Parts: sequence; C-alpha cells; structure tokens
Amino acid sequence: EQTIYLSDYKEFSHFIDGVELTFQLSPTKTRVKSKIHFRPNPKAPEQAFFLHGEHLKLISAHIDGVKISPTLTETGLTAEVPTGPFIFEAEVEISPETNTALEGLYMSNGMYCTQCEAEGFRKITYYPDRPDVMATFKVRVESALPVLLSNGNPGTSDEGIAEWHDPWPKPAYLFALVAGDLIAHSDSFTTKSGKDVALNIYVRPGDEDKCAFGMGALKRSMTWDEDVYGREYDLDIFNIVAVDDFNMGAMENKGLNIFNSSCVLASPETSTDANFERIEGIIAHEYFHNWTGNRITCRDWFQLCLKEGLTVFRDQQFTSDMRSHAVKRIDDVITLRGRQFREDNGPLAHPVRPESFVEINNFYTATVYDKGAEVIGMLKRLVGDEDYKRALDLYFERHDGDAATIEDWLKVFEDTTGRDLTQFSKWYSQAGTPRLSVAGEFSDGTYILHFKQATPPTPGQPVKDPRVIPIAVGLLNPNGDEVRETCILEMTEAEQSFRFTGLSTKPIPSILRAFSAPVILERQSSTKERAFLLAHDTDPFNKWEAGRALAKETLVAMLTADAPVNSDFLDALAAVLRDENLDPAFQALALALPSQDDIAQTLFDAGVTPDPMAIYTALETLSQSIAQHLQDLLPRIYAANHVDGPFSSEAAPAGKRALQGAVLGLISRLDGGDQARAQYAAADNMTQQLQALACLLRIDRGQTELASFETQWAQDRLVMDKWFGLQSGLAAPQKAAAITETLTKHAAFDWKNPNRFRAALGGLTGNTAGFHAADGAGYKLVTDWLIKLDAANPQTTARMSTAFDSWRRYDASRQGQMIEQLKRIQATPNLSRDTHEMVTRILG
Ligand code: HT7
Ligand code: ZN
Repeated sequence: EQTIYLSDYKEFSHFIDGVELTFQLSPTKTRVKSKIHFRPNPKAPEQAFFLHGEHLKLISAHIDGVKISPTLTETGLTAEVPTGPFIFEAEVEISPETNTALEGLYMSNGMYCTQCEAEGFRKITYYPDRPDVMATFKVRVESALPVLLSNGNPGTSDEGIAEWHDPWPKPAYLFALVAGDLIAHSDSFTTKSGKDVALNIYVRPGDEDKCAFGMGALKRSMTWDEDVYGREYDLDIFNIVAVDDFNMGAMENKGLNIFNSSCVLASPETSTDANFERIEGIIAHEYFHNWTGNRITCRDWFQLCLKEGLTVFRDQQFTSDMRSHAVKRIDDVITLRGRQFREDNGPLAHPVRPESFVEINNFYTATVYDKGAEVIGMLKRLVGDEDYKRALDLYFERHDGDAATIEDWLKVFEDTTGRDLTQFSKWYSQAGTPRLSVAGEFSDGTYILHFKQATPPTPGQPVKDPRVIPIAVGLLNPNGDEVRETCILEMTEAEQSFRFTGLSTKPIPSILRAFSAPVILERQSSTKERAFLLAHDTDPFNKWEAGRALAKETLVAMLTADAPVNSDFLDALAAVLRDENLDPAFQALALALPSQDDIAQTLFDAGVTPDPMAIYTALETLSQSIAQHLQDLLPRIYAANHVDGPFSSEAAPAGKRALQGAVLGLISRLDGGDQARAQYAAADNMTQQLQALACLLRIDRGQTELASFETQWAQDRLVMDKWFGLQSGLAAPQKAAAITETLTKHAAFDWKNPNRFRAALGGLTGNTAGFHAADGAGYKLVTDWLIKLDAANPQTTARMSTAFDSWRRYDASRQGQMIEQLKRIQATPNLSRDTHEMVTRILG
C-alpha cells in the first residue's frame, strides 16, 4: 500500500485546453469516449505523461488521430506523447450497474449518477484525476432515459441526446452526470446583477411533494452568499438531484449538485425539525462550494480543509443567521466535541492539513471539516470582522480560477492585516486538542488570569509547540452584572497571564466565551460558581457550558465516588426551566445530559477506566432524579410549549417542540409513557411522532407504536431508516446487539444502501453501552457486517470502522475483544485499501 506525501507534490506534465466526453449509457456496457486537448506544462518538463484509470476496459486510444497501444497498469495508463500540444482520444467500457462502491458512474434505482470526489473520475475514463488539473468540459449524453444532465449550461438536445457545456474550468472531481426517469421541482432566481438562473430539484416520481423546503433553502443560500460574501452564481442553471444510494451527504459538482435523498427531501409528516435544519445547512454548504471549492479549488487533497473548513464555517454562519446564533453555536460545539475531540484524542488523530495518506477518502473527517471551520473562526476572532471581510474579498480576487493552498489562504490574511501568521499556522499542522488550564487571582482591585496550554502527543507527533489561542473573556460581579465586556486575550506562550485592573470586588470570570477556540478548558470551579454562571452569564454559550459542566461533575462524582445526585444541579435546572425569558430551544439544550461517550472520554482523561454499563446506569439515575425534582413544573412547561396552527419548520416553533420533547422524556419516566402515547397518537408531524416513540423506547415500552409506525411508513424509505435507527440506537444495552441482529434480518434491510446500513448498524455503534456490552456481541455483529460490506462498499465500511477507535479507553477484556475484531477485519482476504488503512491506524 502506497503512502502519498504532501512533500512529494509535483505539478502535472500538461495543461488541458478542453475536454469532450460522450456517454452511451448502458447498465453493464456504458461506452465513454473522451477527447482531451493537452499542452505541455513548461514548469514540469521532467514529468512523465500518466493518466489515472481504474477498472476500465480500454477499447481504443489515439493521439492526434493515430491509434496507439499505451501501457496499462492497475492504476492508469502511460504513453509516448509528442513534445508539443496534442489530442488524446480514448474509448472505454464501464459497468455502472455492478458498481456497488458508489464511486465513479453507478446506478441507483434505475438511475445513472456519478460521484467523483475524491478520485472517482478515474473509474469513468483515463484522465489526470487530480484537483490541480482544471479544464472546460463539453459533455454529450446518449440514453433513452428522459432526463439527461451534466455540469454547466445546457446545449442542444434531441430525442435520446443531451449536450452540456461547462464554461468554468474545473477539476475532474467536480464532474457529474445524471440520467433517469426524474421529475423536476422548478423555480428561478435573479441574482443581484440581474442574471436569471433556472433552479431545479430532480427527484424520483412520488417525491415531488418533498422539494419545496429544499428549493426555499437554496434561494435563501443564494441571497445570503450575495449579501454576506458578495458572491453571485455564475451559470444559467443550477440543478440538484436526489439519489437514494449515496456514501455521504451531498456533492457540490459544478451546477449539478447530487444529494443523498435524506439530505434534500423534506416534509412535515416525514422529516423532523432536526432534519429540516440539517437539510437547509447541507443545501447551503454545497451551494457555497460554488465559490469556496469550485471557483477556487484545492491544489492537492492535502489542502482539503481549504474548501471544507471554509465552507463548513460559511454554512454555520448561514444557519446562525437563519435561526439562532446561540443555539447554533452550542449545537456545533456538541458536534465538535462528540466527533472531532474524540478523533483528536485517539489513534486516528491527524492535523487539519494532513501530511500523508494512503486513501484520501479516509480524510473526509471531523478534523478536516469541523476543526477546519473552528480554525477559521479563530482567525476571524483574531483579526476582527472588518479585516476578515477584507481578507476574504482579497482571497476571491486573487485566487479565482486557482487550485490553491493553505499558504495562499494565510497569505491573504497576512497581506490584509500585516500580521505574521507563522505561529497560527500550527493549527493546520499540529494534531491534538490543546488543554488550556486557568487559575484566577485577585488583590487590590486587580484580577489576574494565569493560563497554561499543553497538547498531548498524537500519532507521529510526540512534541507540540504552543499555539496562538484566542480566549474570549468577560467578567461578572457577584450581582451578575457584567463588569468587563467580552475581550479577546491572545495567548501565544505555553504559560501566560492577563490582568484586569480597577475592579471593586473579586469578579467571576466567564472564560472561553462562545467557545472561542477548540481546546479543552480545565478550570477548578465550585458548584456555586457554575450555578451562578448558569443563572447569570450574559454569554449564552458559557451559560449553557456552566450547566453542562455541572452535569458532568455530578455524573463523574456518581461514578467515581458513589456520590448522590447533586441537588444544586437539580435546583439550577429548575431555575433554567422557570426562566420565561429564555429561548425554549436553549432550555431544551440545558436539559439534555452529556452523551455516554462524552462521559467515557472524561473519565478516561481523568485516569479512570470507564465502565459503559455504569455510565448508562448513572445517566438513567440522573434523568430519573431530574424528572422527580422537576415533576411539578413539567406539565406546565409541556403545555406552554404546545405549538398551534399549521406546521412551520422555523426556529421558534421548532425550539418549542424541542423543549416539549425534552420535557416529555422526563414525564415518561414518571407516568410510564402515558403522555408519550397520547402525543404519538395525536402527532401530525414527524418531530412529535418520533419524539414520542423515542421516549417510549427509552423506558423500554412502545412495541405497539413501533409496529404501527412500521405499517404507516413501510413505503417511505427515509422514514423507515428512522425506524431502523431508533431501535438499534435506543435498545437497552443488554438487548442492543440482538435487536440489531433481528433488524438485519428484516425484509427491508437493504444492506447495500448506505443509509439503511448506517441506520441499523450505526444505531448500534452509537448506542455506547449496547455496542460495548461486556459479552462482545455488539463488537462481533458490527464486525461481521463490516466485513460483508467492505466487499461491496469500502468507503462506507472504512468510515464505520471508526466505531472501534476508542478501544484504548476500556478495560482489558473489552480491549482484547475489540482488538480481536479489528484483527479479524484486517486479516480479511481482499480487504479494501480504505478499510485496511483505517483498522491499521486504529490498532496503532
Ligand atoms: N465535497 C464532498 C465530499 C465528498 C463526498 C460526497 C459524497 C460522496 C462521497 C464523497 N467523498 C467526498 C461533500 C462536501 O463536503 O460538501
Ligand atoms: Zn463540503
């Protein structure tokens, strides 16, 4: 297995002046004819001419019209080429129907579609499949299917033929083709400069009533990118296609975004509020890539965070603007801690810009995406909003049409602000989550905060340098008034102190406001101080964080010192629920407890071996205590947050439903599920139907509702994914593996469909105590299925194998069982490169 290094980067031997492709579609014998205009790259004269190509049957190849017999290998083609410009032509045959990996050209429910990022185009034809080779494409599609789509603007079309011309040079990973019996939900958008753009969402017949929300989200995204980043759309048409079989969420192909149907189709009856928000965010994300990714792309795959970190940052800003800044920040930090911190603290830790890889598909990670976005957030905080805007304008102006690097990105900030970002760039090169510890000292009206930073070793990086950490701090006085507004302390040393003078009393500090840097803040604080911040902090993130810290401390004390439930925490929660000035969405977040996985990592960090079953039990006990403590309040809050009238997916009603759902979870622990059953029966939207079902499953009830849900939704594949996921995800730990195994025998368990596979098996791996059940049944079941899936779909298998990345946290018995299963995967004959790299890194 070959490792690719960033340091080995070399330009391609040639430029491409234009590409013409003809597709004659057939399920097992698609013919792809290519005509590529090459011109030598004077900066890479020593590079041999090599075209990527995998699983292709070469029918013929010509250079300048003369037939050639190129040298073929498993990875591509070499040939003797003229010293000047030349035309390379090839005809290849491929089999979309048997392509279960869902990379390249494949079929899903009778429809043809492509997925070329990162290296799928080489499964379509011979080509320099690397992001720094950009070209304009003309595509002709020949098929009897009614809808034939590709990138760019439509050209001439006739019965069974469609031509598309993309005037914007692009790398091959942004190529797309779709052909199928599809229905369009159409609309239009006029850009700020007055250009009319036709908009379409193409779906399978029957799904047309689930497109309106996505279309609205697309138009909101287009307006937002014009207003906030000054970016207009640049083609006559923007198409989105929904596909059922898809490895990830969606793909930003130029002018032809392809979406996992779960990330675009929405209706109140079938989608939860969380689905609506996610769909809006993903549509925005893919649309925003048109500038951050497509117009400015990446020089090589090591620069992936250049487009992904920035585009995640932009979609987070968008969702904040559309909904609530406070709630979105809390949600994003929960996700970051749950996915990225876990990655950064385990065997898969890698820098935001990795320096080597075996399989690039394995680096579409929370670190590249979510930490990549956090790094941009820090940059914005350090330079300020004005300079951020000026730097971005310069980025678009300077690099439009480029395949750029992180150095290019940082240089625009240096040139805009005059700052030296050498130390800041360590956020891109050093893996691991910094631990930031702080102690306060007060005397004579001066308050001093002493900070220390340290980052634990990560694979291949034993020693870390200090980083620039923007620490947002505000100070409150004991009445709860803010005596110092938020300021940004810029920490650059391993140890550094900051003073605040002219204070009359010892303040209560609110540190790392809005989670101003992706670090673990270690701060000794009393329960009283945390409860004070939960009640008074003017920074909504830190207000929530104080409650989260209280919950964690309570759980850790229960688990390590057999402590009773902390009544200060219960009182603080009651105060949050009683506070009518608070956003219900915030109250719902404050009621939610940390995940089992979060507690396991917290214990491990404190030198305690986590017992998954004990964690599950502690969380159950705490939830029960909260329910009892708040019991007088719960019915009133439940009733007060009832939403009348027609369903709206907007933030305010969704927030009320979220609070109602959180309260219902507590009520269910007191009334045996009566209220949940009533909500289930009355629900006219999926949010409330699913909430009620989940509440019942959590208290080990709900079998009648599960059966009626199945009958009601048997024909809706996206809703049935929820049905599968809920059962494996919420099963009691001892039964989780058995229940999941039963689900895999269900007639509707189509294991080759990634959504269904992830719902059932991913539900189990997300059910921490169930997956880690002491008898190893969870480990074994998941391994059996990963081995089976790998032969069909390496990408999804490799991603799901990360469930085992926490093995080092657990006791010897669990460690032994997990290692045994990882080795079983590793020893599987013909294991994919994707999964092999992943399990090898996990084993360490
Ligand atoms: N840029 C895309 C990343 C991606 C992908 C998407 C779907 C299927 C396979 C994929 N491999 C890589 C999605 C995004 O970040 O917007
Ligand atoms: Zn993206």
